[in-house]
Order: sequence, then C-alpha cells, then structure tokens
Amino acid sequence: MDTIKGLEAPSEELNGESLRVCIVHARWNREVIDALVAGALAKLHEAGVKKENIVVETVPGSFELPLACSKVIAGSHIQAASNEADLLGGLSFTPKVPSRVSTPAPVSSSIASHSGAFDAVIAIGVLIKGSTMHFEYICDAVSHSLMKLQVDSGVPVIFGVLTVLTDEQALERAGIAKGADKGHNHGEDWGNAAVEMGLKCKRWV
Ligand code: DLZ
Repeated sequence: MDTIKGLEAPSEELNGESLRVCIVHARWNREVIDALVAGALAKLHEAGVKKENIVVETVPGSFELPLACSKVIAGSHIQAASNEADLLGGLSFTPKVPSRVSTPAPVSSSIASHSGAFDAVIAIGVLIKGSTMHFEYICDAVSHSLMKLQVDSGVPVIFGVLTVLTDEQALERAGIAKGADKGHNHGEDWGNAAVEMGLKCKRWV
C-alpha cells in the first residue's frame, strides 16, 4: 500500500441545484489559481449548482481572503459595488448576486444587507514558501481567520488555500504538474466540499 491518505466519497448523492456558492480567489501564482478555480467550478456544475448561482470574486493575495470572504458572507460587497457604480457617475449596475436573492436591479445604494446570499464560500489561494517568515505568518493568519469566520457566521468557508514548499508541489496539487503524472486538482475536492457542506448546513439549521 503506497498511502492511506485521501477523501472518501459521501454516502449520499449530493444535488446542488438549490445552492448559491461564491468563490473568492487570490491572484498570486495565477497559473495554479486558474487551474484550481476551474476544478472547483467543474465540480459545482457537475453537482447541479446553477451557473447563475455561482459568483467569482478576486483579491490580490491570500492575506486578503478572510476579509473578502467575511464581506461576501455579510453581503457588503454588493453594497460596495453599488456605491462604486454611483461614484462612476451613476452607471447602471447589475450586481453579481445569485438570482434567488431578491434584489431589484439596477441596484441602489439603499440596499442595507444581503445576509444569507450564499450557502457556501470557497476561499482559494496559493502560498509558496519563500526565504522569509512571510509564508508562515500568512498561512497561520489566513487559516485561523477562515476557520473563525465559518464557525462565527455559520456559513461553510471551504479552505482552498494551498500551502506548499515548492512550485512543483503547487502544480501537482492543481493537476498541472510538468511530468506524465499531472497530480490531482484539489480545486475539485473544494467544489465537492462546498456542495456537501452547503447542503448539510442548510439541513442542520
Ligand atoms: C506578499 C506575498 C508573498 C511574498 N507571497 C504570496 C504568495 O505566495 N501567495 C499569495 O497569495 N500572496 C502572497 N503575497 C501577497 C499577500 O498575500 C498580500 O496580498 C500582501 O501582503 C498585501 O496584503
């Protein structure tokens, strides 16, 4: 036996057609990020999550993920985008909100809160260790903050942050390694985890 590691499939079939999911991803190490986001999206679609109920937001680096996810969960990003449109001269703005959320369009800045807009959030980042302690600090801060956010908010926040020592490890975990063995795309697992946790947390309220 080579390894005992890995994720066993859930015992029930998971139908994500009622779910609204937000992916928030960093832009550092973009090649790997893009593969991971594509893997997560593929599994969301496969599970039946509707295209119009999936929102993708980006932030600069992994360090920004916890705050962005907390804003997305609170619905504040919709308000912010609306204000941005006002600042741009009142351009008509259609918010990126899943269609089941009752939001009039175009949005006005009177919208106070969209709490409950998403059933699950997937935070995706790629942290590759360098020669300083930067990596350790960010890994620690981000993982703790994302865990706290999901426990405090009750909304599943899927930990889609690769914390790896080398570029090769990052490529392998995104299924795009250079050799014959491409590795495994962990983004797919995160998509599946979002569907499973989104459904279970709806049931467990
Ligand atoms: C600064 C930095 C470094 C050195 N490395 C990474 C990385 O490997 N992955 C990542 O997502 N972000 C990195 N960042 C950027 C920080 O996450 C953050 O965006 C900046 O420190 C600004 O807050």
